[in-house]
Amino acid sequence: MNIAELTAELEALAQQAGQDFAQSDRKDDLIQTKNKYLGRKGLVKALGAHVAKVPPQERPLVGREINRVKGIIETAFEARANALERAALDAALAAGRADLTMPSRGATLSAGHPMLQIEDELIRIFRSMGFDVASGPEIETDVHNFESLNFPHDHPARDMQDTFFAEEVAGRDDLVLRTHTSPVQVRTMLKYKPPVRVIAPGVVFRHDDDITHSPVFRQIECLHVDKGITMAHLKGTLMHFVRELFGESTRIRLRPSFFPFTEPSAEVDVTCVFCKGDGCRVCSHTGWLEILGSGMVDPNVYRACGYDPGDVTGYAFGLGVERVTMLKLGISDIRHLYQNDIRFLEQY
Ligand code: FA5
Repeated sequence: MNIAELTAELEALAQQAGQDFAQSDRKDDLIQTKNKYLGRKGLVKALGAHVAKVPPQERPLVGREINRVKGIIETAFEARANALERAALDAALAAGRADLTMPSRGATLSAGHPMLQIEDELIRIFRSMGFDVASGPEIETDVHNFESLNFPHDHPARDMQDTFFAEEVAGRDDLVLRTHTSPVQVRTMLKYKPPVRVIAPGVVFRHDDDITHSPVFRQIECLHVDKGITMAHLKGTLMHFVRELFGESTRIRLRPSFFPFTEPSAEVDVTCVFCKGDGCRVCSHTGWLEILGSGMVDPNVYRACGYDPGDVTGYAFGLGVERVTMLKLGISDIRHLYQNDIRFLEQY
């Protein structure tokens, strides 16, 4: 093959490659086509084998010609690849997956989750009253969650709290996901001699799920034990707390109730924050809303914790943080607090 024939062959290859590229509609086909011409076993390489057969003085010329054709094929490949990419983008835009003409959402400033903002406020109020903050594990022993809190074994009172039992964890079968923050009372009294004055914020778990109940929710426990503590201290603490939180005109009402770990026990209601006590749909026209459970610590709890019930008295209460947040911010469905919908969060 002489140099003229070689050049003509190369030119023909470049043309053929251009046509092949035009027929490749997918990126991988396109790459295969490129390899067919420019690959290690490609057609241009095969033609290059003829260089050895042309006279030595003409070889540089042939070499340049081969490189020129390689360049043409390379450029044709790039052009077709770009065209395919653009077509894919156009199709995606036409399908509405991305509308680049839409105005940007702009930058959003981050802020604490509304429920955690309220929890911080609750902790601030109790701290200002002299309470320390205590904590305990979320996976609890049956002894701390029930037994020491005067729930006798197999007593139906355990049914009040729909428990998630953690059967057989690390060879132990006495573990539960704590159903309330009250076990932190037990842990605190086991660890410290009286007097104690603590709050314990934390996550708790119950088999419970509707628009006002969640299987995972937050409580704040409060425990105050000392010599001579009476229900008047409980009432005074609660009144100060609700006035700080809901405003000076807020009143409280204690209704007799039952908890195994307090005697006497009381549910605590506040004047409805929506109708200010006049009666509305939210408070079922009673003018009152329940916010927490409370009572005087039962002597059996002291005994289980090594305190002498003849020596000290105290009160305890436990409030639901979601419940308080919903009342404070006027939220009707507990699930809004977990869905992290930015339109909801931005309102607070
Ligand atoms: C208790 O859990 C007691 N440990 C409170 C207590 C502590 C009483 C100390 C006496 C002394 P109760 O089951 O009522 O009580 O729950 C307390 C609060 O948690 C309720 O008032 C409610 O606001 C909230 N709560 C209960 N279950 C749920 C739930 N599934 N989702 C969201 N909040 C809940």
